[in-house]
Amino acid sequence: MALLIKTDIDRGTAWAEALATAYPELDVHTWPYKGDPADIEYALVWQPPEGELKRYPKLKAIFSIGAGIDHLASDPDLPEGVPVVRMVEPGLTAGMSEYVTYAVLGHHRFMLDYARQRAGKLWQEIPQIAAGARQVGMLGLGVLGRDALEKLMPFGFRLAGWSRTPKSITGISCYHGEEGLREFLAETDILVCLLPLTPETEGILCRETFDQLPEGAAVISVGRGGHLVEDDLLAALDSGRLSGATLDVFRKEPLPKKHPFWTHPKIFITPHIASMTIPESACQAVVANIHRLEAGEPLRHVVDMERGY
Ligand code: NDP
Ligand code: OXD
Repeated sequence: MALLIKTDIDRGTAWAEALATAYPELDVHTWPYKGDPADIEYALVWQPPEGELKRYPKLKAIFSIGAGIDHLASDPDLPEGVPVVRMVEPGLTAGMSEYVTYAVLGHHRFMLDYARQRAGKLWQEIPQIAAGARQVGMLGLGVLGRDALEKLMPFGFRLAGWSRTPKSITGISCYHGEEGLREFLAETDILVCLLPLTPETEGILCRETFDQLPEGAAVISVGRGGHLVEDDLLAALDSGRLSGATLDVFRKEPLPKKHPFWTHPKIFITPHIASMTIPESACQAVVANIHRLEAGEPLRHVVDMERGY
């Protein structure tokens, strides 16, 4: 049984080694595969070239190396009828919760302001605000959004989340749908986006959304760059409507050198590293799913390609 790995950064070897340990019988190849395409039954991929996956006529499943599958959904030649499985693994979840916690606390404790003050050698205290006086609102109450909110619980923030379908989670005020969004935004001081990128969520971080947040709210964008209307963010920061933003994902990655985000004093930037799939823990999820399929059991975390996540 053969599996082909295509990663974007040089982690093919780490994956191959992890898979060889977890499933020694699996014949693992790193992309590009020079043999007969009909050998390949499983693909484990991040941003494969368009049309690439159609070359393998015996594919049984496509595993996304990331939680997001927009890099596959955008392929007009994605083979039909082959299940796409998104990545759900403890390393990826833990990494995202660390990042979101750091970013939320950074905005809560005015770290962008203090970075500006440090640049001007300015010693000036900003009055502290109690965590309980702020609401952290999460767009997306899936695997990652929910875990991040749960990790924030001990700090005492008011926590809220917004999803497509109704939810009930202890300690989190849950909202859904368009109606719910208005109510959710009106009380949210620190807004985090952990939605998948779909036609419904594209551009959701826009002027209309920012205008519904309390004056001086902060935005943390960690889902996908396509969620953010970049000019609307710049206008909201420059007018003072928003106090700051932490951005990990961008419409164009790497972020072009001349992009105004790089030098904006109210923006903190990271290069799409909020969380990374860790081969050693993630290969367990992939291997368990291959065993399931081979035993005739249903795969876990199969994407509904119609819904887009
Ligand atoms: P899930 O599929 O588990 O959760 C998605 C959540 O979004 C669900 O709660 C879903 O609602 C909600 N949602 C989807 N569409 C809508 C909509 N139209 N309106 C309201 N809510 C909606 O995804 P994950 O939590 O695993 O991952 C989320 C995203 O995080 C990924 O798709 C990826 O883009 C991004 N990501 C970014 C990383 C980074 O390093 N920057 C790393 C990993 C992931 P419902 O529950 O009702 O279905
Ligand atoms: C993901 C990502 O989707 O890293 O997992 O962006």
